[in-house]
Amino acid sequence: MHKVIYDTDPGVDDAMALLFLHRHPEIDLIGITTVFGNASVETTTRNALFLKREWEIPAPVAKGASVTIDAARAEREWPAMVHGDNGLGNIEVPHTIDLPLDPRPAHRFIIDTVRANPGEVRLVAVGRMTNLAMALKEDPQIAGLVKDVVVMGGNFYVPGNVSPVAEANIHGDPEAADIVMTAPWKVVVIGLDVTSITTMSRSYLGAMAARGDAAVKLLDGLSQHYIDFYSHAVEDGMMVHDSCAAVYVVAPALFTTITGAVRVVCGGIADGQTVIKPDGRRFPPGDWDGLPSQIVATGIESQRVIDLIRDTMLRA
Ligand SMILES: [Ca+2]
Repeated sequence: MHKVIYDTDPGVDDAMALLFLHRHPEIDLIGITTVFGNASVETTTRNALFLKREWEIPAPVAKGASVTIDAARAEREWPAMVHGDNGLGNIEVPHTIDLPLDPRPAHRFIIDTVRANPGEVRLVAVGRMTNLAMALKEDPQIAGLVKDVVVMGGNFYVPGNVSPVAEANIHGDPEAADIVMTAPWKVVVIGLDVTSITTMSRSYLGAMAARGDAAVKLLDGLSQHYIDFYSHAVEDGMMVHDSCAAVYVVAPALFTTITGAVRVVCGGIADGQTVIKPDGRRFPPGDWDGLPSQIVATGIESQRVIDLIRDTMLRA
């Protein structure tokens, strides 16, 4: 069993990945931590509690960061045109959910849970990396106690999605992402190189919902606004970004990867760009030297990933 803490900003594609993690028989979802990104942290936390209640997910929810790790960074607007004003595609969601939050802030929850399960926890982080960076700052030794960190974020040999060179999760807190990528733990980076070519059509999702239970029908409903948004880039479907990271946990063979030190550009016109120095390539001394070699996905068997998502959703 893979013990997973899911760090998330639900978020429509976050919701799909959450249901995948909850339903996959080889995954033990032991915690959900929230972060700002697709909406404010108040909204993403409310959404996590809403999905926990609707989908009867036992894992505790801990509320996380509301601002970037470098507080001097200016706030940006929430991407309401992508995820809706409420972060869940403008479906009806109660203002408050009558479920308790874990009393600890997300980064403290991560530290405590990692220390209670040394060598076992897989962090699946699909929002801004702020909570992970805060956990590392408060307790750097956890880097040696985590099994691995699988992140959805970045782009290496394809364009970005919030600037020509940057992807949203990284661009939303570049300093935090650079801390996470350069820490002495194993990071697997699932970026736009693979997530932007892994799409689920509206009809495929609809057919899944028709066969599935109420949970899958809710997922179908909350995804419609997001699919409408993606109509400029995808033929009546959606990029399933965050689910690709969740799938990697159980099916890494569906991905091709390269290794090397990864840095994140902080500031300037390339703010939030992720750059790998591939292992074996020689350069003059530079800012990638002496850093841990991380794993970067450059290829994916998209249809098999999509089918695995469907098959897992229909296991209920
Ligand atoms: Ca997300």
